[in-house]
Amino acid sequence: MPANLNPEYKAAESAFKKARDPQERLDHLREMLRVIPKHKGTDHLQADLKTRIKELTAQLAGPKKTGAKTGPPTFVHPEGAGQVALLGPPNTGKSALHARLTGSHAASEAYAFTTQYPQPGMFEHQDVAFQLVDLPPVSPEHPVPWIANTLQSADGCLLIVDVGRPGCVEEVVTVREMLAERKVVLGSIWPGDPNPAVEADNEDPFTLQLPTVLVASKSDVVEHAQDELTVLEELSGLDCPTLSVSAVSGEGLEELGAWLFEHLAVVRVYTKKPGQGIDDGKPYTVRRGDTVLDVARLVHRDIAASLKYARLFGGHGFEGQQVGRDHEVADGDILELHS
Ligand SMILES: Nc1nc2c(ncn2[C@@H]2O[C@H](COP(=O)(O)OP(=O)(O)O)[C@@H](O)[C@H]2O)c(=O)[nH]1
Ligand SMILES: [Mg+2]
Repeated sequence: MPANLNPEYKAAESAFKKARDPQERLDHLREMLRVIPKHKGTDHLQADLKTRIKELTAQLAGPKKTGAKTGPPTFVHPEGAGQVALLGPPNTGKSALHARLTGSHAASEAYAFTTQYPQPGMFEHQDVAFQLVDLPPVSPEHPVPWIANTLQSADGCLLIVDVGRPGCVEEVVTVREMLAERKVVLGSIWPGDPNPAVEADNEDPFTLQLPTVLVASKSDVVEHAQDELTVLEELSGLDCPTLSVSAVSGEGLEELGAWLFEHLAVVRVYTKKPGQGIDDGKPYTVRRGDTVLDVARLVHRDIAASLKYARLFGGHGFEGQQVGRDHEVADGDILELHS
């Protein structure tokens, strides 16, 4: 990172780092390019910004109408309690898992490269749902240029491996390297960890630290998956939490839901109107540390803007007491919003 970047640039960069929506990210990139001091020391960064703007613009415009490159869009708008990407080498059972968990009809085949575009689907756990995004394999035989941009909106990923496959370690190392080339780093820290590390301020704005859980698939046929995972981690240099599942027998799937709920730090908040019971439908979901105001924003922009106070029910020592907009909510809280 060259020195002498002005405060305007730093502000634009910090806004870019926070943004997850592709259009917002593009707007911030354009702003970074607009305000960057134009001198020799920033030549590389200017060129990098221009390339990124070009790529993101093309990806946002969608697949070309004419020519060979047609297909569905490559961005997935986040929904539910968290967006989780399914990554891994070919044929490890990503699509089979997606189909089983979301009821999607994600094509799962015995041959590689069946999945070509992102396929979202909802995985229900208790009264919330996680958005699982099935993806093409990460493989040198079939590099996918848009994958890094697509992953920007994910809260985390399942790195799905078939430890019964010869060559599994090499494939995982390749996945990791190919993603790293596109500045996606498979990280081990999740928002729900006891002491989540605070992001350093000088971190490269273009690098995505993607929380990762290593998932051994096909546990109905693969033996000693946990031992194999330990070996895999040692050999590949990955250091992530691990799980094992089967899309065929259903083994480990309930645990996967509970694991995501915990590690994405999901907090469910229910709403009610004065004198009435809890509103119908799913709870609003925020993250641990979020406040009454964060919930109000999900309910309606106008309610958030004019929010005066809330009444809080549902245990944790609250039975209708008045709380302010900055009060931290807890899982299971019931809120009456007063604006
Ligand atoms: N025994 C068993 N086979 C599976 C399981 N999941 C996937 N498969 C098989 O593994 C192959 C690849 O699956 P697929 O979901 O297409 O893998 P993807 O390329 O990672 O999406 C297919 O032949 C599936 O039937 C599982 O949990 N158990
Ligand atoms: Mg697939």
